[in-house]
Amino acid sequence: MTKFGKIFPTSDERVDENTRTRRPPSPADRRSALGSEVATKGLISFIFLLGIVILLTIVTAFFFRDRIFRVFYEPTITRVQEGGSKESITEIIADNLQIPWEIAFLPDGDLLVTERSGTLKRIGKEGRVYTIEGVKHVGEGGLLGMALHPRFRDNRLVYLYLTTATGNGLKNRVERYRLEDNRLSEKKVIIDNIPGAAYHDGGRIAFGGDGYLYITTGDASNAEFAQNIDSLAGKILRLKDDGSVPDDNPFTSTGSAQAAAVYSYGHRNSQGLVWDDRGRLWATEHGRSGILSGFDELNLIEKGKNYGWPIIEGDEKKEGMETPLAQSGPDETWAPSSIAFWNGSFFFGGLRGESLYEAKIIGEKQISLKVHFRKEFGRIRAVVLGPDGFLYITTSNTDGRGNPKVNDDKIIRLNPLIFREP
Ligand SMILES: [Ca+2]
Repeated sequence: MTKFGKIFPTSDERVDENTRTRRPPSPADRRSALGSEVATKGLISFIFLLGIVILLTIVTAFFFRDRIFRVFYEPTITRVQEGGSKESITEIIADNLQIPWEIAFLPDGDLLVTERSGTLKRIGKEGRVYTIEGVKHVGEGGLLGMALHPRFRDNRLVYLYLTTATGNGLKNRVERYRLEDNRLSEKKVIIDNIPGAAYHDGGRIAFGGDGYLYITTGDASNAEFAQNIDSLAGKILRLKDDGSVPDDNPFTSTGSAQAAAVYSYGHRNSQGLVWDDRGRLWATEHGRSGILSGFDELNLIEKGKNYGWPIIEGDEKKEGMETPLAQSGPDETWAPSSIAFWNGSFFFGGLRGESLYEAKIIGEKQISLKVHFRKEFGRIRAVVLGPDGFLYITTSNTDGRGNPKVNDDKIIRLNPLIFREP
């Protein structure tokens, strides 16, 4: 038989047709014909209805795609196990702090912690409280980030990021001090006139492997600043340890002193910086706020690149702009702050998300997300890998947006082995 055999009946089929007995239709035949007509109409209605149901399902799925996506993508959740092992998993290192923002480990084992109201506390053998002059604590501004010089053992230099009130309104700046004999001295301004506001002051500072100081700044509630290379707001800045500009910063040839300090731009409010085990820089970033929240980001930061705020959000793409490698979607809010890297994963604190998030890199640019300690400690600000290999986190429940627990705020030490895959 050719492949057309089914279209043109075979001789056997024609014989069957011709030899079929013909007789007048009986009442039973008519009932049967009527029945089959009703059945056919019923079938057509059924197919029609089925079509409508399928169409409605597709339309509904499209509009609720983020919610449906989350059902399948619901991150795994780790909680502290109740019982005998709890003490070794989490340990409170300090409590009764007021909005701690950053912690740093001194070579002698003592701990430094900034409090947003303007105090720098030394915890450990040499307890001490330093009041930082000129700090203006308003809204999200105040004494924020801190970094020790990479050669702190030799030069004892501490860097602080703080908000100040000037004749020109709120401004942020980075100052440097020498911490010696339990005294702060030799104050030097590293960079100033970073636009400030009650909201979106950035504030994380960290030294990279290149020896340069990286500084996150917020858009100071003025979204257009983020795309303006000549504004220090909504950027990640990069400076030498004395405040001068590295020759290979991406916008040094523009002739603008502000642009020369810029490393990346188009940021809304980044509060977290860390380098992974391949030396790549990553930053967390707060997405839109207000009634519409969400679209919080984790970005791989590269020199001179534009991270899109306020032009693109979430997974949106645009020529010349970077889409985050992970983002929270429109309905979930992390409000991510500080970030640490341990064993192939990023750990970042969620303020509104009240969780410790773990983002694991899978392959080149894929991320899987886990949520740890959801609502157990409240709002989490700083996440730092200590010299002892433990993760240290700070709560931020006294910042006016949380529900303080007994003796908040705290510094809590976590044994990272609990995050290992079983
Ligand atoms: Ca972005």
